[in-house]
Amino acid sequence: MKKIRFAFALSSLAAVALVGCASHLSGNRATAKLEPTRGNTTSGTVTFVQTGDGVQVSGEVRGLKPDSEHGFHIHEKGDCSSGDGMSTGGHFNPTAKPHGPHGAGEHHTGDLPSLKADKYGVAAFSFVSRSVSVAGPTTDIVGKGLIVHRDPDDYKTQPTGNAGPRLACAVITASK
Ligand SMILES: [Cu+2]
Ligand SMILES: [Zn+2]
Repeated sequence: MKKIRFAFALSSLAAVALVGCASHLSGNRATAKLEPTRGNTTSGTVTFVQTGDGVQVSGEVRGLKPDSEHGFHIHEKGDCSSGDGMSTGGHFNPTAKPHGPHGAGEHHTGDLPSLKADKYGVAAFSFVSRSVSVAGPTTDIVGKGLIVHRDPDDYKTQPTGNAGPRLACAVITASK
């Protein structure tokens, strides 16, 4: 009798874990250290922290033009080796959606809010993304690329947002 009850308890635990969505991932963290691409001076650090409610994305990017706006995306490959950021491929899009604005309507998993630089050319930011996960299924950003573009994202042009060349590149890595 005891054994049966134990098995039942285990199976209901498994069901809770399946239904419990991202909550079992809570506390997972990743970081990205943005390095300038060839001929550029943009750099920065970004951290990703999984919560039950989404991923808190925060960081600071320096070396931008004063008072400028820049497309900011997670790209499909964690590979900055080409020197111009192109080796990261296109936007991370595991759910096969069109490019669009973060947090509204259809968009790539990797479409993030654009960076807004202040008069010193620094963009500091903190937002929650419900599109990505840190080590979750399908939308895991660990091992993907992170790109800062020269131009603003128009959130319309497919599949890039027409954000121009890539100023800085990083590989997103798991952290403690
Ligand atoms: Cu991009
Ligand atoms: Zn996109």
